[in-house]
Amino acid sequence: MVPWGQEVEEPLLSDHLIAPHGGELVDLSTSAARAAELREASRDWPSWDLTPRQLVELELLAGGAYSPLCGYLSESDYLAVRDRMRLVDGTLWPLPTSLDVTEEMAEVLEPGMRLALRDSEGVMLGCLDIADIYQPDLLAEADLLARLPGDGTSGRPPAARRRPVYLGGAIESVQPPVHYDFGDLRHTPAELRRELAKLGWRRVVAYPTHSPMHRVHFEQTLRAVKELEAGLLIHSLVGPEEDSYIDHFTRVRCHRAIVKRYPPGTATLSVLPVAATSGGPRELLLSALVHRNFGVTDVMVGQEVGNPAVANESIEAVGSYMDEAGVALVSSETLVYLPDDDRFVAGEQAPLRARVLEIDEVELRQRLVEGRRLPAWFTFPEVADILEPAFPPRSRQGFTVFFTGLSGSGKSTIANALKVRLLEMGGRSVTLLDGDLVRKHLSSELGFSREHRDLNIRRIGFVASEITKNGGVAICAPIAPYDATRKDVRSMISRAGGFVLVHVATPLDICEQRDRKGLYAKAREGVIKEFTGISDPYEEPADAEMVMDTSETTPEEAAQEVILHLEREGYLG
Ligand code: PPS
Repeated sequence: MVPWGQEVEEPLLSDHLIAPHGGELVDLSTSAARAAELREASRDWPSWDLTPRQLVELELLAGGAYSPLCGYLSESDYLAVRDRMRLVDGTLWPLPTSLDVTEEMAEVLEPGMRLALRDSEGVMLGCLDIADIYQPDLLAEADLLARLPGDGTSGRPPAARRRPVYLGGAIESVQPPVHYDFGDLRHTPAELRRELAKLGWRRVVAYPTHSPMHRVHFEQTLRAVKELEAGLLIHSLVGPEEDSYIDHFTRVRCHRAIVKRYPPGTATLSVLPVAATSGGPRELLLSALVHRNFGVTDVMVGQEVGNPAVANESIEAVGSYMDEAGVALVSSETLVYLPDDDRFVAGEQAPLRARVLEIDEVELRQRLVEGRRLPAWFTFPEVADILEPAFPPRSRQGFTVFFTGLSGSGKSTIANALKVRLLEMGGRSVTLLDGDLVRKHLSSELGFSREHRDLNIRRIGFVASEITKNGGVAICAPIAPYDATRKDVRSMISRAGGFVLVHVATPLDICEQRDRKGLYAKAREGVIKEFTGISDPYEEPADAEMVMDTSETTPEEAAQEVILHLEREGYLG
């Protein structure tokens, strides 16, 4: 790869590749000398810390993926893009590319000033020559950007720019954002074009994907390559706003493995950062233009497992713009597997009454999350070998047992008994996050208002999710009186491993009779305010996996019940 800021001596061998959108590939990187000059001068400039989405946009702008843009849109270009999907000069451009900032930031800025654009560590990646400061009508924007100009039907809006003031102006790029992962697979458009030219490709079909590729995708892409007589570019999409259950490290490793399966010289792999993926028509069009700038002539799209979430309506809607965009959208064929013939065929070509096998996205996800092996007909062994360790079986996954209940209900006693039983069984690290202990060490400054209780439970949830993610067992035993907060904790932890909510439903009068700490008496006297069950609410859970009442069971029995539940669910296999 060519480091930024150096002259490219090698001639661009990419003349026979498709021309970039607008004719010329933009490169906003500066020479080393200019970068040093800008760094020096930036000491007197205001700074903006780029959000993760803005970082991606700057990277795409700076490297030329957004050619012909040389910076953020001025207000007139913004309005033309919003209303007509064109820059003022008539060039097709589907989405506003402006820098959205807060009002506080905008107050200290004026046109003509320079703004340092920094990453989260304060490194200056570029500078903006501010030409324009304007306040967009965000409601109108959300409405207009969800569809194509003149089209009444509203689709899914692109991810909102959340800050109310937009800046426009030219950018100079001082250095590319720092990526410690997959450096050899990250390319600017010029770098990728050089690679494609070396391969001797003219026609390039891109397969942009957010998911690992399996045999069906291999077949789909191979068919597309043969039919179009094109080279295949697997564009592994990585972005800050993605909501994938498979992290990008695992996905890209899968792509790296599968690309070796293609006949020599037919396929290559690159990682492409993307700002957002709502699947709306304008985003699809932008993605086509970005691909074109990377040298791509055809883009595979579809709702198949593995393709990005592009809505079918979007594919139809953008059809009339594709000639102008210069890129063709290729719908991937729906294929099914015939086990008796050991081959994939197009769905409608499967012989009548032939046995066919399919695994859809829902089943795939379920199999992975449950740690079940993927069948050999579905995925290549090298891909399975990468995916399976990323989704260990439940018996090797971490989990959290979250007790909730009134003060004195017996949560801590059962939690302690459970901890000891799990330690006795061995093989796992076990951490007890008891209400009292947490309040001593983690939440010592907090009281018992709703706000403070929520903060306390969220802290417990965060620690438990980290423990769970790393394969450990967390046992939590706070009162956790609010349902919504418990649900948030459940969703945070479920992404990392198992979650079992146990409601210790010992009745209030029994808890009060026990009154081991004398707190109920004080609460009745009004000495302690906001006491759960007396002067503060306890919202009973309706979603608990287990309910137990310690007026009817001993702590040992209760702990044993939890152990049995964990065994049944496969966590203690
Ligand atoms: S919460 O609501 O989940 O944040 O509460 P938690 O962190 O579990 O703390 C509960 C323990 O604090 C003592 N305590 C009170 N509980 C409830 N309400 C009020 N106002 C209060 N003031 C002090 C009480 O001893 C709880 O301990 P446990 O172990 O539950 O009996």
